[in-house]
Amino acid sequence: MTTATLQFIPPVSPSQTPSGTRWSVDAVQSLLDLPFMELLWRAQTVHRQHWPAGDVELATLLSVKTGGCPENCGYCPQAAAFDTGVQAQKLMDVAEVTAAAQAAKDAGATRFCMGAAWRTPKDRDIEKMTALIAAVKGLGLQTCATLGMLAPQQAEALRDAGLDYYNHNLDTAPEYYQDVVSTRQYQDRLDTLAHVRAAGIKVCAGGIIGMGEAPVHRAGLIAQLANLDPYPESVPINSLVRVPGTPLADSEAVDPLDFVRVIAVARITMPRARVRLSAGRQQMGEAVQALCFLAGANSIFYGDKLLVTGNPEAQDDARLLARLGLNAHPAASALPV
Ligand code: SAM
Ligand code: DTB
Ligand code: SF4
Repeated sequence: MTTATLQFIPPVSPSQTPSGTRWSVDAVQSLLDLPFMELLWRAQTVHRQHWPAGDVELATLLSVKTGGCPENCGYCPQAAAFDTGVQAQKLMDVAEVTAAAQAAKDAGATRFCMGAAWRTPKDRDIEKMTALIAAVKGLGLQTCATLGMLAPQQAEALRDAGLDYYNHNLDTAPEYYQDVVSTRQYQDRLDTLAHVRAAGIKVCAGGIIGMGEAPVHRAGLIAQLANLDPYPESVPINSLVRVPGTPLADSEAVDPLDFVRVIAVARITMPRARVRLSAGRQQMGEAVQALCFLAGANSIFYGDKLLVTGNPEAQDDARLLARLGLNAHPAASALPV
């Protein structure tokens, strides 16, 4: 009889430097390259050390100012330069946004994220945003906004209005960034994140998988995020939604198991972050989403729309979470499965 030889797979750890914990791109790549089951086991182990079992955050998105954006992010249906059929809409008013936030709260969301297709807001835009933020905060929801690049005093004004989180994604590794967008630099993104952090707002930063990036770029993105000091409180991992008319519309579909790997590595390298299984769930299938939760995702975008593209129906999500024994909203467990 032959006995299988069990291979010992050594742990992968960040290095400790005088300035803190640092993940090299190589170390992150070693995690991404682990045998799939080993990676999932490690990620779930880290997850359970830091988070209660079954806890999934529900965050609802609303595009408060849509389309007509002067940037040329190759993935984005809201860039004015691309013919995607998105109708530009000016900034929504307080009553409309409050009604949408109340509906999100009633459906079980705890965080409400307002997105605007700006390169950078003007000061008068910030003034209007402060009214929206105060109104949403007044409903007892956590507030998040994603408005483009911010100057330090703009971040401070948003903080004073009650903004809890600011979303600003690094999207990919610095080495691949210029292949995706040429109207701004990677450093611009890092600068805005620093201004947000300095203002005392919690940071939501992540990226997109499936833009034609090489595996090393995925490792580079995660290393950038994990080496922010401190790392973001929220890390949205998006699977590219391939929108006709955008330059990335014909990108090759991501191998779903490779997407799960990225979630797992985000969990291992940023144990206390809310890792959000973000855009792309409509195209993903429930079994892959279940693997993402096993890999340590503990947040989703919840509601039938992302910014301009679709997302699973809230009722379907509630049922999926209930079938997986994930708590989320108490109403979920009352739904028939
Ligand atoms: N204009 C602001 C900015 O760029 O920071 C805020 C809105 S922008 C739409 C927010 C994020 O959505 C982007 O940074 C990107 O990561 C993500 N995103 C945009 N289009 C996407 C797509 N087609 N698929 C996946 N994620 C996308
Ligand atoms: C994030 O990381 N993903 C969200 C949110 N932050 C703003 C946006 C996803 C957008 C998907 C395509 C669309 O609907 O515009
Ligand atoms: Fe504009 Fe943001 Fe879209 Fe880029 S991702 S084109 S900055 S709305």
